[in-house]
Amino acid sequence: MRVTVLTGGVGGARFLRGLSALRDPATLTVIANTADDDEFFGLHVSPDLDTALYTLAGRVDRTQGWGIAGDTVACLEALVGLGARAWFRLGDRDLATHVRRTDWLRRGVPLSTVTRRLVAAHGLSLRLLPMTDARVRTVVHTPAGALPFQAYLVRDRARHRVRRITFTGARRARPAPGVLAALRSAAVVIIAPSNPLVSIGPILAIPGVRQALRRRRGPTVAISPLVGGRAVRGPLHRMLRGLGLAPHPRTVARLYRGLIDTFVVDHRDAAAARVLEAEGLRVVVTETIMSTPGRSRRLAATILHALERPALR
Ligand code: FO1
Repeated sequence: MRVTVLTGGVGGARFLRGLSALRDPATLTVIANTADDDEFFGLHVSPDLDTALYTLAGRVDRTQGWGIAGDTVACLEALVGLGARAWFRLGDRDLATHVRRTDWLRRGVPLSTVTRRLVAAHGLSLRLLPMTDARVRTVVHTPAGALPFQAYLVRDRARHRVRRITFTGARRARPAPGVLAALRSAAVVIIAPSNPLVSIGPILAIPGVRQALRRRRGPTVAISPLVGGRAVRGPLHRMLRGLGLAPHPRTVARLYRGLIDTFVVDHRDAAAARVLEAEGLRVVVTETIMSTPGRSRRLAATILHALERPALR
């Protein structure tokens, strides 16, 4: 059974950690957001691809959820000594990934091929696909101006009110090779508990992706990234409020309307189940906080079991 997962950063990677412990990774395809990508010191950084890569390879810094465990910052400190601004923390070993990626990209190798090489170098057998090989960038429009995503999130600590979010380059982009086929042919598609606005939103903005999801025959499941009105990680609840939307699982489900048939909510949000069911969704209520590898595995197992039950057939 082939499973395809749409993911952003840390929350998605934690879910993948659980799923890949249960299933043969060779049957797993991951489509990652690349609209958070940015250039630092001339290097192309792909945070969501790298977070998935490092997590699945067991290299991730488990406390922060991104970067490499035990990494040092000698290079960054040396750059600061040379007058550079270093609000985006790039570890020394992590930098090697960005140097290698940037070198390949400058030689004309597409991001999808670069990613395949990095996955192989980490000894992994899953398919990790960037959503597109094209340059698509999230821009967060705030009273302080239109900000690149990492400047909004990391430099300014998500403190500005969000008026609008746009994805520069999305309309002209094409899905990376294998993306549409992975959506069409998967027995199950799972939308990870990532930010629907800035992690899954850009993937859905690539022409052809929504249509491929809409036309699927098998189940498509989304996991709510909200628990008790707050994002488990990151600024989703604040972003939603800025846009005039309630930080409620129903809001997330509506962002995925027509694309999913099953919605997974945390047991703290069990009261939302009836509203969601009234909107035609099958609802799975379970523990969704993945604070340990065991919890990640249990969440993945619960979802796979729920999909095996006859109700969906
Ligand atoms: N997040 C931070 O909050 N601060 C950082 O300095 C930072 C550096 C960083 C470097 C490499 C990388 O792959 C991720 C990094 N992140 C950092 C995480 C990243 O900003 C976000 O997790 C994602 O973009 C959101 O999906």
